[in-house]
Amino acid sequence: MAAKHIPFKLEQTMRWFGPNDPVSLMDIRQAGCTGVVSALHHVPNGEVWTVEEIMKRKQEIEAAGLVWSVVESIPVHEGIKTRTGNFTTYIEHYKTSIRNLAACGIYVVTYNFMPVLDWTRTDLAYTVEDGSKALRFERAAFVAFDLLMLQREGAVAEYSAEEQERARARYASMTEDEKHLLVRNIIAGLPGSEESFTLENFRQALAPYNGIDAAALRQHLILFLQEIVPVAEACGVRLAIHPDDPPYPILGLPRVVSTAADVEALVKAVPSLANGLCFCTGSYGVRPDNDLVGMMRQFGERIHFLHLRSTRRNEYGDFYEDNHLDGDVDMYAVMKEAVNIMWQRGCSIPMRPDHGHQMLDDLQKSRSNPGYTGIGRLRGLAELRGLELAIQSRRLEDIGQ
Ligand code: DNO
Repeated sequence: MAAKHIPFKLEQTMRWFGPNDPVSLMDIRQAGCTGVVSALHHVPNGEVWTVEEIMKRKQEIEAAGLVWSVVESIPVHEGIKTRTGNFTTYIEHYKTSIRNLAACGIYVVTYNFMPVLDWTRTDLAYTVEDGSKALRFERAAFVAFDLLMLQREGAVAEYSAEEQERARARYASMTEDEKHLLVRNIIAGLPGSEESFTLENFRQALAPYNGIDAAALRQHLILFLQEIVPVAEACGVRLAIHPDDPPYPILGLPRVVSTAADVEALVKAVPSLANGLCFCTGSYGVRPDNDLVGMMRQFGERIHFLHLRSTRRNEYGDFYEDNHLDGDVDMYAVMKEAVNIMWQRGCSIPMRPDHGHQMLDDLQKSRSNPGYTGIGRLRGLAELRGLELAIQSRRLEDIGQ
């Protein structure tokens, strides 16, 4: 018997960093993807993405038999987050980029609103039991960075005595090389981050946030949304905000896209469905108080993009990226809800297997983007694809097809 026809299924995609990505478009195609997630990383933050540049990337992707399904990300300039300097110009540029993408037939745009840093890890090559390498956030190392290396003013007051002690012990155990690597991992920019710092210019980058608390940052985000959502809506673009990773304030910086309540505030302020989410189970899933399935039910109509990934946390606030079907995220329940949402909406949703371990031949390669190896993501995608097929098939059976 032939495979059943499934009317609405996840669009399988992988992130591609462009021509310098060691993972090729053909690799992505052979992994079974039909779509690509990409960005014009070479365009400086705050500048317009021109139709010409967009079309160049689009044609490159299409020449490999794939489609450019999702933009991840158009970075939001720091000036917009702090509402300082030329921020009105940057907002106008952002609108133009959205319109240009729509003119080129690209309709999902991911972005985030994390101050200064995008996603943050302390260890990019944490060896798990099977010998593969994962990304990890180790709280004691992170606190050691903040207190003892960055020496941020006011940091001491933000950590318990026990945390400070653990951080000091951790710092004492590090070699000079390990200290340098830790600084690099935290502030030199992970794949896809658009910013990169040294300790000195990182301190300077934090300064504009003096006096910007969570309420102010949320207000800045809402003011930004009030400008860009109508533009997106008018040209058929769906915006997808990526959550904070990790989903809580770090380094004294506020973060306002970490919980259901945070999302609710954005939706309430700007109800248009163009004001949507990139639902990243790995980021939201780090908090035990985030009910992922509940959030998917609540915001299902505005989930325009899915990042599927799982983390495993411990009692010290550390977490690492586990296999896609292991860890703290109940991927079966998440996938079931994703299928429900697609059937309810009568459309497909793009998803990517978010990150993957460095494993097999990728362990020997001289160059790879942490979290974005070909084989680790292929494993994740293959598992997720099977999980979806089982859930979809069961659903068809239940309705007698
Ligand atoms: C990390 C990614 C993030 C994400 C941005 C979205 O792997 O999930 O860099 O792309 O935060 O703007």
